[in-house]
Amino acid sequence: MAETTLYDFWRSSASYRVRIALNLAGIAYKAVSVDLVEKANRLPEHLARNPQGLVPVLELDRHRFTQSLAIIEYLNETRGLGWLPDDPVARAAVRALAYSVAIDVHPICNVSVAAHVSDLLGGAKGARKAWSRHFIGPGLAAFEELLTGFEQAPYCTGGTVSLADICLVPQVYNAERWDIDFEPFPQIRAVIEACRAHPAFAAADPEAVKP
Ligand SMILES: N[C@@H](CCC(=O)N[C@@H](CS)C(=O)NCC(=O)O)C(=O)O
Repeated sequence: MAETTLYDFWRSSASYRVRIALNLAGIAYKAVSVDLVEKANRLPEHLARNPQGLVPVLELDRHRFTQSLAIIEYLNETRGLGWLPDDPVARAAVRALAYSVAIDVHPICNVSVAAHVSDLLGGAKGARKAWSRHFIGPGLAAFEELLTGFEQAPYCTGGTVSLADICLVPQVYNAERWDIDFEPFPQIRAVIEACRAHPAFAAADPEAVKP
């Protein structure tokens, strides 16, 4: 397990977070695609890596890691990357921003969740999109409101990238897929423009890594 390997899927938001983090940390890695559309994540080979059957899985420092937020915090702690403030109150505020999308919005719009909803509705046309839009729009509206507590100069919480940016960018990519209107979210739009101009974010973009 000497080589740094990321088991991911190009369109997966949680994988996208870890790609951004690895790029920001300057860690070169080998990407191995686990095709979620083909359900490769449910094969024994992947379940042996992660019994949850989810991506990403990262092999780094002779360890195997799952859970994107745990991975990002591990990188932050071991490489001193400054993605969270030292002050506990400020740190809680940045985590609250990040978790509002990564923990409260993303999981309920996951492939298997949205597909199950669609199945329960007898495969109703547009069910997956309607379900996702129902949660993502209000989630981003709350994020926009939370951002008013910070100065976007140019990132979510100031002049340097934080955990909040690493979680926001993939959520926005996903929201665009479901045609969410960003007109009411000027602060989010400004942050996204700044992040997308950053080489570490640009290289992690699903459009840049898709097979
Ligand atoms: N909490 C996990 C979530 C991982 C996750 O939901 N991954 C999705 C892709 S973004 C996945 O593997 N989905 C497969 C499925 O739903 O079957 C993390 O942050 O790593």
